[in-house]
Parts: sequence; C-alpha cells; structure tokens
Amino acid sequence: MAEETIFSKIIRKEIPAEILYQDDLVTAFTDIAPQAPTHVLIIPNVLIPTVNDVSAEHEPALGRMFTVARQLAKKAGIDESGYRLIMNCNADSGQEVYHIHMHLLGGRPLGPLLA
Ligand code: DGP
Repeated sequence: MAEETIFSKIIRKEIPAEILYQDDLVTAFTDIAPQAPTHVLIIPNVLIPTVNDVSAEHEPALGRMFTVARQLAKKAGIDESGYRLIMNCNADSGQEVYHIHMHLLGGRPLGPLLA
C-alpha cells in the first residue's frame, strides 16, 4: 500500500488549505507556492501515487478532475483568456508529492511549455 502524503491530510482537513471544491471523488485547493495568479491543485480523494499507477477503476475520479478544472477556471475568470493543466509523473518531470495532482495555472501568459 502506498504511503500517504500531505495531500491526504488536506483531504481530511487535518491540516489547513484553501479548499475551493470537494466532493466524494476529488478535492481542489490553492497551491502553497503559486506560480501564476491562479494556481489550483485538483486531486483524487483516493491515493494514486503517480500516473503510472492509474487504472480503469480511477476513471470516474480522473474524469471529475477535468470537470472541476473547467468549473474552477470559469470561476476564476480565466476560461476565455486560457489556462494550462499539468500533471507531473516521477522525478524527471519534477513531481514532488506522490499523490497525483492536476495543476490548474492561469491568470497570466504562461509562455512556452518546456523550460
Ligand atoms: P509537483 O511538483 O507536481 O509534485 O507539485 C507539487 C505542488 O504541491 C507544488 O506546486 C507545491 C504544492 N504543495 C506541496 N505541499 C503543499 C501543501 O502542504 N499545501 C498546498 N496547498 N500545496 C502544497
């Protein structure tokens, strides 16, 4: 069984976070170190360490993540100007927290994808 991360504590509200949305499948909260005016993390409530661990049983949560991303982008007023959704997987991508998460970034021109 995979080891829990700080994100499990955020889901259970054991540590503070600015939770923007939560339901039975996913939780969305503001990133602690925002890289853009809007920087939200959208995560499944179930612990999936990396995208490599995704399986068919996770599809409802993964689909909900996109629906919530779209809704939060609209709420933040960046749906028309544009935004970026990023999921990192393992070391070379820069993944730091091993509970999969979708970054929702926007509110400024984000520039080229690869640095
Ligand atoms: P990644 O590099 O893709 O694993 O991104 C992890 C993100 O998680 C990073 O942007 C910072 C954010 N983060 C890490 N710890 C916390 C925390 O305790 N609270 C919140 N809100 N965000 C966190």
